[in-house]
Amino acid sequence: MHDAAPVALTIAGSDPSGGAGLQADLKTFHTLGVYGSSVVTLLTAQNTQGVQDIQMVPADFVRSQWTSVSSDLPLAAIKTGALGNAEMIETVADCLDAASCPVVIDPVMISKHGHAIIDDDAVDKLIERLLPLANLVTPNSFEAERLVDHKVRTKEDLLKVAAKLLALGPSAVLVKAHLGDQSIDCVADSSGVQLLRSPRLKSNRTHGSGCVLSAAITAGLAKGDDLHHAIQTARTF
Ligand code: PXL
Repeated sequence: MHDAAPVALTIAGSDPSGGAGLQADLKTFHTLGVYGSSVVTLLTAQNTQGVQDIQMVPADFVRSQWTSVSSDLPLAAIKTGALGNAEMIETVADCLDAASCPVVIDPVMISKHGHAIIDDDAVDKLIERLLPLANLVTPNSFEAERLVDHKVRTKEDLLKVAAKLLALGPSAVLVKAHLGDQSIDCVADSSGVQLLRSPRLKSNRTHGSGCVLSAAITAGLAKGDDLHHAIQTARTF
């Protein structure tokens, strides 16, 4: 199939329940007509109740997977998801230094213990190594707050956080926030800042929605869409 469809790669963790992680990414790529490939960074044991256990894949083996895939498939866009710790972030950054296609960094903050946080070393490494090579970084407001150490309570905070993130080196940022009863995404790049508003969806079934959004953007980039078009299409999806 990869002779015909553009090829996207996700470098991410496994969610065996299929709602998030590389499984959500691959389903999204497939639905949007892009051939999906994956490099696995960590394995979770999880279900709709939460994350019960996590195993890191050895960094050397992540490097082996990258070499196998990138030396063979014509990668048109790459995204990263859960990376777990500083060593994994360093390994993935070493791989992506050689990439020649658009890279979307979803700075998922899930730790090796399954907590919804990663340690300070991992955050520092993300800032130092991954953000500068990103064409787009897609944090939710909690991840953005952690990356730039500034709370998101108002629209002004959101604009400030997006500007601070952009100053860390990515070509563009998409910060996903909930303010009151609205979902507001802030998109910023060198051409300016845009606020994209939509009514907040009243659903508990949002597990994996961040993965799906960043995967859909990656699929658009793999098809050759420009970034703003890829973001619009992905938000609708
Ligand atoms: O949705 C963030 C996410 C990404 N990747 C993996 C996850 C989660 C959230 O639980 O488990 C593997």
